[in-house]
Amino acid sequence: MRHILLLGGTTEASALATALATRGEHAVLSYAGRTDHPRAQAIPTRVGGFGGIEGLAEYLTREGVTHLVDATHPFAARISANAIAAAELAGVPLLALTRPAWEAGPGDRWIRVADTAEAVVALGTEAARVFLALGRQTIGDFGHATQHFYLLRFVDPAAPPALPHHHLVVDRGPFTLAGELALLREHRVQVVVAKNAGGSGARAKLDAARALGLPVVMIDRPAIPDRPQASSVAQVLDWLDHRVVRGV
Ligand code: 3Y8
Ligand code: NAP
Repeated sequence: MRHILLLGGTTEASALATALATRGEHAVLSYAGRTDHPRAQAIPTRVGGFGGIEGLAEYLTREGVTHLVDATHPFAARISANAIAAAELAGVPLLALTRPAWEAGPGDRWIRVADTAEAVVALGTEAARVFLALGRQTIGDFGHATQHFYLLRFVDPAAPPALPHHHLVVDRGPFTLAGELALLREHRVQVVVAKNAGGSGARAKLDAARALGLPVVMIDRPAIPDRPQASSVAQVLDWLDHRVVRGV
């Protein structure tokens, strides 16, 4: 009897969890515990860190996990690196479920940067009205660029960040084009800062920026060591059934 641990926190992880439940698989979805009310899932969930590589390897062995699927967000680089090392230590097969990066299309005005430090530089010194669509964890990196007005969006209410000119919206995706257009217009946004998350859940702000002719400072994904990858739920199910996963 196989037992799957699914590292979640993305739209794709939720879709895979539903597919696993439909098949009656013995599976658990794992959250880090970053949000107050994570989305309910069709399979049992666990919440909280494992305690680094060793903690995750011990969990895999103790719980008798037979397959590890990493369906975390492309910017969750640490858990993904830990999953590679822990799977090796525990002798458990690992497969990542990833989504393609977004690519600039006609009409997009992207300024690609490597990280948030470069994003701050890309914003320039002249005060601007910035939609900082990065969530909460990296807000501190913008603390030296207080000349800008920041429109912020968090999943949960939080203490106001130390940015003198900001407006905080509490909302979770997936977001819509109409909603993003209204938000950008209401706050007279001049530039959007985004992570290249890929997927559909956060894509609408890019389409809205293009429609309004706004520049987007696009942060490229952090590097993650090589591991077997699937790009669809169907490929993960194939892998579980020992069929060769196409494209890996
Ligand atoms: C806790 C689980 C699902 C998954 C939904 C996706 C889509 C909506 C878009 C913007 C960008 C951002 C942020 C975002 C999106 C999906 C997906 C995605 C971006 C939840 C979730 C957890 C988190 C953690 C949270 C981070 C934050 C990042 C907000 C649940 C809702 C900005 C990433 O307050 C905090 O500490 C929040 C932290 C990591 C990035 C950051 O650095 O602040 N996600 N997001 C997961 C856990 O505990 O393990 O609460 O249900 C999941 C989703 N967030 O099943 O429907 O698939 O990408 N999440 C980014 O992409 O830039 C919002 O506002 O435009
Ligand atoms: P991270 O920086 O890669 O991981 C930091 C630590 O958080 C890990 O070492 C691990 O702690 C714990 N952790 C992370 N994901 C976990 C999971 N799914 N289950 C159990 N523990 C987990 O992670 P992050 O970027 O903060 O992302 C945290 C979660 O939010 C992930 O589930 C991710 O999919 C989701 N998410 C992140 C983003 C983003 O922009 N980063 C966007 C959308 C969703 P231990 O070392 O103690 O095991």
